[in-house]
Amino acid sequence: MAGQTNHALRGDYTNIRPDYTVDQDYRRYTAAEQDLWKRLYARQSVLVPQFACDEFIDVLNSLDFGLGIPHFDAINAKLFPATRWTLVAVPGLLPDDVFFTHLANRQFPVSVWLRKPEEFEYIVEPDIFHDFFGHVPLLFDPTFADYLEAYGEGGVKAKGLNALDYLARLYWYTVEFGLINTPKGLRAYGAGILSSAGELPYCIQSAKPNRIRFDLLRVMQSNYKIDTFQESYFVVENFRELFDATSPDFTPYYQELHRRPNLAAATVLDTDQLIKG
Ligand code: HBI
Ligand code: FE
Repeated sequence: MAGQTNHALRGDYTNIRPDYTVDQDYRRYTAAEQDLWKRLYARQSVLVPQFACDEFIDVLNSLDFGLGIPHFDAINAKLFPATRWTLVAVPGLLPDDVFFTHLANRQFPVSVWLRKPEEFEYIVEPDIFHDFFGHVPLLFDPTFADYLEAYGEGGVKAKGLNALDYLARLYWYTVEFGLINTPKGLRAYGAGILSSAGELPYCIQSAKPNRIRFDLLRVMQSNYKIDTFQESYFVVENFRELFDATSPDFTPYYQELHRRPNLAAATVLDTDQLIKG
């Protein structure tokens, strides 16, 4: 999950290590939380075959963590050999630079706490279900895994160039809410969509949102909403496109972006290539 939150954060940040990591402390999870996890997983996995990209579906089926809250160590034993990524336990949202540094080191921060039953439908901050169900499967995809590391390295540089807002938008419209074109039609690869029961069908089926062909600068010009379904989605042809777009040095992009207007999330430009669902 991205999005800046200024209100008090949910997690317990009292005993974090210097890199903001904590122990998962598996015994903390109650039977009620294990049951809530199973219900969240069961509901979401019913939607996945119809709306998620194949890369996500294939890994989700191979991991099969629907029986209870996953042990990060057990997943890392499979993840590290696959793409050299490691899940690290964190109390919740991290400062951008800390977050980017973890990604640049192929470490994905996963919040340790689970939402309350009354938050079954929606939650603002990333809880373990969002982070795990939404983000972890694609860490097993080599191209996407490389994109995410490159993104982290770009983020560390962006902080120095006062360009974090642009990178936050790139993260939002790809890692969190990205769509991908497939021979079977549009599919979701963004974690914010894949972990949402309402937005997963909406992003593919609704006539309301704009679906715009991915263009790096266009994405980084676009504001986003953190507490409603997206008004625009950006569509890539494949993950290689993401990796290639983020390989060059972004400094000239930031200079160009400072000359361009920031766009409201619902904006459609006449230069936009709209994708029909
Ligand atoms: N921290 N734990 C965590 N998870 C995120 O997804 C996250 C974050 N901090 C910042 C952030 N995402 C976004 O602002 C990125 O765009 C940087
Ligand atoms: Fe996320």
